[in-house]
Amino acid sequence: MPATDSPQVHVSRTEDVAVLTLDNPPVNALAERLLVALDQRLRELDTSSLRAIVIVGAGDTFVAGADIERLQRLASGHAPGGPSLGDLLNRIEGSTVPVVAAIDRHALGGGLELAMSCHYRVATQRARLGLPELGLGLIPGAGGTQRLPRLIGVTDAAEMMLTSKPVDAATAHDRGLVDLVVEDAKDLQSQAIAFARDVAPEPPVAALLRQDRLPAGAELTNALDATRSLAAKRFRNVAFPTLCVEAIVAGIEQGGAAGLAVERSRFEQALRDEPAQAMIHLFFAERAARKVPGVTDREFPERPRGKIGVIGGGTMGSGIATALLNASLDVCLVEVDADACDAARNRVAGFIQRAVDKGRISATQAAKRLAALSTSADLQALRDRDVVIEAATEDVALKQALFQQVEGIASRSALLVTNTSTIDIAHLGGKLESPARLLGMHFFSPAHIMPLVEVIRTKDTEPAAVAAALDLCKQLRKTPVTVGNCPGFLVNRVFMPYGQLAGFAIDRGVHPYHLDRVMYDFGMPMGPCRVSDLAGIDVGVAAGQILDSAYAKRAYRSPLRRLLADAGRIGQKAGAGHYLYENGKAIHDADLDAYVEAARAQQGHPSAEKFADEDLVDLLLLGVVNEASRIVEDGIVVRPSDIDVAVCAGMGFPRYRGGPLHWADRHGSQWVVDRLQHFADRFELPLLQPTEHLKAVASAGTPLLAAG
Ligand code: 3H9
Repeated sequence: MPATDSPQVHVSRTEDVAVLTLDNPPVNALAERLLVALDQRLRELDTSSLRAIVIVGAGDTFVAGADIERLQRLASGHAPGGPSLGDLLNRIEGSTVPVVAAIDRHALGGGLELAMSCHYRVATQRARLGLPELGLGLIPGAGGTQRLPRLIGVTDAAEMMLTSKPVDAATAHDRGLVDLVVEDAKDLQSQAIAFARDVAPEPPVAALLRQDRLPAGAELTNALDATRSLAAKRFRNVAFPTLCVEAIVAGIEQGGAAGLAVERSRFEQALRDEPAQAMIHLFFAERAARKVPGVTDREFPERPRGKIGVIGGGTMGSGIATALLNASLDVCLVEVDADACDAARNRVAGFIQRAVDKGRISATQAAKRLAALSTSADLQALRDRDVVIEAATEDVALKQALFQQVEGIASRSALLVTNTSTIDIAHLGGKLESPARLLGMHFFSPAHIMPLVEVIRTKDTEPAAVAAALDLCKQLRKTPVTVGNCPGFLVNRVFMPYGQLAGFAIDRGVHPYHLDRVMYDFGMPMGPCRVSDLAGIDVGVAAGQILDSAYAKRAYRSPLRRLLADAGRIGQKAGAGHYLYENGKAIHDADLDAYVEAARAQQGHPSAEKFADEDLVDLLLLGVVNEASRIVEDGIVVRPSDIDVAVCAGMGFPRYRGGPLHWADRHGSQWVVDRLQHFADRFELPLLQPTEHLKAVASAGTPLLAAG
């Protein structure tokens, strides 16, 4: 029978098996039109002449989930159109003819829910199956909380939902989620059809009706306890994980049909809540950040990047080398002498071993990664490198000299990269013959773990070099944000007022531990004093000096950190900073008060101000928002949402708050200006004077995220 086409679901027949191909590039998201078409095609099928139905995705992916743009529209009150996904999936599950999902690459969210409503699942080896809805502040809303526990058991299902991590086809097969794994992706459809024929005589079994994998009694109690404690460990301040657990529990206690109704109501609640809006904003902002006009919309000749050189094997250099090795790249690390080379190798080996200890990689994988690392005390070893990343001490003359030497050693096409966090990159390239291939890739510590890389271009950097750096970030699975060259670049610059205002609040009477508690409760991974201890107070003081002099007119510097550093209390690495440290744990220290008092005395004992907790949050974050508006005004970022992406990925700003600009927009741009003005008048700090850019945005009534 010839194939009949529809706009988005193609129907073909191979003898008595109908194949429905979902076609909505690039990832077959379940957009309204796709659902309408699928619904229609299913109704049109003459099932009396069919032995089975196979559902497959066009291209090389099954379905990456519900259409997130559609969900965003629904959240902002748009009336739903087309059939409900849940109802459609119930109908598929109720089919009297067995339905087989043929899965390549991604079966995520609504995509896996679709696959689970089918009676069988055939997947390619490279397929990934998961329910990542919690990563968007949502819960599975089309049966995922009901069918997954029934297919693979409560504990594994809850873990997949709460961690948002997909599993590969082999794991899915072991757990009972996939019935057959196909080695070669090009055989997927034919093998799914053959499988459909083989199983067709058996009556289809609906996942929703299965009971055999659901625990009972003490086993159920243990599974639910473990689920709740995993939810508590991974999340705070948000309701959606609890909503997810409630839906799972309702299904177990009241049956699948009742569970679906509870899931539906909890999904709608999560969709309306702030975290979903914040996290969906970030989903699209992260994808937008990968697009750099004039760079990613152009084609450049392929640039080799398999062999990377790293100069400097301290914490940053070793972390960067580890990130590169983790991406299967060949790394040559250069240090000053043989001892420093050994120390760097040990550091890298330690990072890799930690991944083995945590069960993330096998000992064999670890050995393979380490084998791809060579070290040398001679810069000549960088001769064959495609990319050279400099991670030496923050010393302008040293870095300039290194780049001049490397330029004479490495090939003329090698990309030259600095990991400086503070130094003007144009200045570093000033003595180079070809500054066009120099740029910054500012990794955040620990570099093998933190996702953010600021890709910094000077006015000399050629677009092809930026494109190559972005490709490298993709290979490293990092989140890149492309920024212009300025002191502090993006994250350190927008967070400069945060640290300064923390010092100001302490000088004015707020206890450091109280301040840390307030910002932790807001959702930061740790408060500003604890962060300062972790990064090293000495490092902060040095970097602060550079930023203070670059932005001298608006800098506020509390004496506290210098007093602590002078006393050797330079942070966690020294066992003492704002806190004392025992076995990596921060402990309150009554001696801190003497330093705080001394700092206040140096500031002339400013009168003790009363700060409500809410004022403290607003004060610190509005300082960030004000600086962010300067960054937008100066054209340092491609678009305002890049700031939210960078701050969430680089500073651990809570994703469920969407980043500082999303947070500010929830209040409104006029509120931002009024509140800043209020603080500026109250404290007479230039740092808090709202920028002209902010005022213009507020008077135009535009959200900050929409103002270019
Ligand atoms: C859900 O399913 C709820 C249900 O339980 C209940 C409903 C009632 N929708 O990431 P990429 C776009 S919630 C719309 O660059 P990759 C993306 O924006 C959903 N668009 O590719 C980008 O557009 P552009 C649960 C989507 O290869 C383009 O596709 N599912 C969607 O690096 C390419 O994407 C998820 O959370 C979507 N669902 O990664 C999975 N997905 O080119 C979300 C992608 O204009 N998706 N786009 O920038 C992903 O994680 C990744 O896209 C994936 C591919 C891993 C699939």
